Amino acid sequence: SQPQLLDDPHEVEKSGMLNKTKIAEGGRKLRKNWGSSWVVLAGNSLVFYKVPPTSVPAVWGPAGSRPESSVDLRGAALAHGRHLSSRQNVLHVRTVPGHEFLLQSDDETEFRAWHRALREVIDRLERE
Ligand code: I3S
Repeated sequence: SQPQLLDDPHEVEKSGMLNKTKIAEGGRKLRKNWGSSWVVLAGNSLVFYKVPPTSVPAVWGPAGSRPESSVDLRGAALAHGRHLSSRQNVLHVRTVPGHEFLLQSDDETEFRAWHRALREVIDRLERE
């Protein structure tokens, strides 16, 4: 029978390239520094890698590579970031410890898919 992949907390919900900048750390405002990252949404975390995996169909980072950073989405707030940037398609994430960052894609479809996936994961974590 089919394994219950959707119930696996480490199953990757979504991954892809996004532009990202941190805007606050521990509630303290930071200067923006936009850059691109390979982003993996899985379990209760959003994990950032400098570069995408090279081997298909890997969705995590390059084999054996360490993430640049990761954030715990439990209790996080998600909103549209239109008031925080002149860029199109910006999401604003604020975590419980007061870390805030923006995620952006020029691709509207991708942006919507990320918005939906993050909303689903954050809502699911709230119910756990
Ligand atoms: O929120 P801001 O200050 O308009 O963000 C812009 C700055 O971070 C800017 O860097 P400098 O402060 O070094 O000029 C960036 O180049 C811009 O990309 C930032 O604005 P956007 O609208 O792209 O988030």
